[in-house]
Amino acid sequence: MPYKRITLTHFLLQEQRRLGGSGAFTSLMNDILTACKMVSHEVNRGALVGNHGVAGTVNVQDEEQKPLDVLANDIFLHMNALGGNYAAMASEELEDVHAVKGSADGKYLLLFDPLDGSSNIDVNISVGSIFSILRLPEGADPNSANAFLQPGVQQVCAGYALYGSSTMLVLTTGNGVNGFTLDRDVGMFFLTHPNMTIPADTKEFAINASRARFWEAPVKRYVDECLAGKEGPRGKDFNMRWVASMVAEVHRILIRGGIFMYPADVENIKKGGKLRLMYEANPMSFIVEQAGGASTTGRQRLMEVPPTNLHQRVPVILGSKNEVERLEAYHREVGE
Ligand code: P6P
Repeated sequence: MPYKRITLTHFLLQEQRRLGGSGAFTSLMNDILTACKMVSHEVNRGALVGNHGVAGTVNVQDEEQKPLDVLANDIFLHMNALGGNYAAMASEELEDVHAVKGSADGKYLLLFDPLDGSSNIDVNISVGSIFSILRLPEGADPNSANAFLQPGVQQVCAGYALYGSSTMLVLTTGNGVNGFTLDRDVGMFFLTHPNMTIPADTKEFAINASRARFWEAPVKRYVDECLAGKEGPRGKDFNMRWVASMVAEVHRILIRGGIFMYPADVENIKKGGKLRLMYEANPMSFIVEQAGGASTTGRQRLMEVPPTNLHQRVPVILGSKNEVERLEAYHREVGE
């Protein structure tokens, strides 16, 4: 019965009662889900309101901004400041920490990529928002980036919104992963995917194969074995997917398994990798691990990477546990 479903807000209140929380967490999550609903609305209006094309500005990543990049960032900054729960925020779109006026007693720090995969907007392919919540360390200056430089294992919550054929919000607070679907007519997220779990094995890999000439030996070996199919060492055929939208890739892996790779390669390693540690790789790794998967740089557990700066890049290999562990073993074998 569709009307027997539980809303995200009720789910959070249940979690709060179970954990004996103060309600601050439920309130700050409410700000985030409101921001995601607003971004979903703007994404779905698309070209009708001039949300396509370019904004004519460049962000701290030296990437050309889309109008929706700027709008989504403004929405996240505004809506998440209202609740007074965050001492400060950090965004992929902002060079420095964003101080939150009037939140002197805020206990949390919010990091986000307000619109990930935005190169897909004009071609109407799914995009998403990614968020991560840390505690403000005792005595730390919330307006200093140092307060944010905590390894992924310190996250208290991580999640994403996927603006796809339906808008979904998927989140973890360290007690499994749950997925919620937005009912636009009611304006609420409803629990539709309780206790999401990643199959340990898969026949599907995701990588940008146009970078094959840059790959290191372990990655090349792994992909070649997948491509060799059932006649090869893996004894089974594999399928490949690449959406160029990490949120969509991770969501597919949560639903049916798979391995996502944006590994170090001889070109991107000069910058540390492609994807950002603090507001892409860490939140997605928390979600994947909580769903029974694994996430690594190839050489170490990703959530144990010690951050050195807010916009640090990192190699990312995540998904079905047995596949991620296989690729880690290939790295160990070559001592890289
Ligand atoms: P490429 C989107 O820009 C992003 O940060 C991830 O969402 C996505 O997985 C990756 O970059 C795509 O990179 O090199 O294929 O465009």
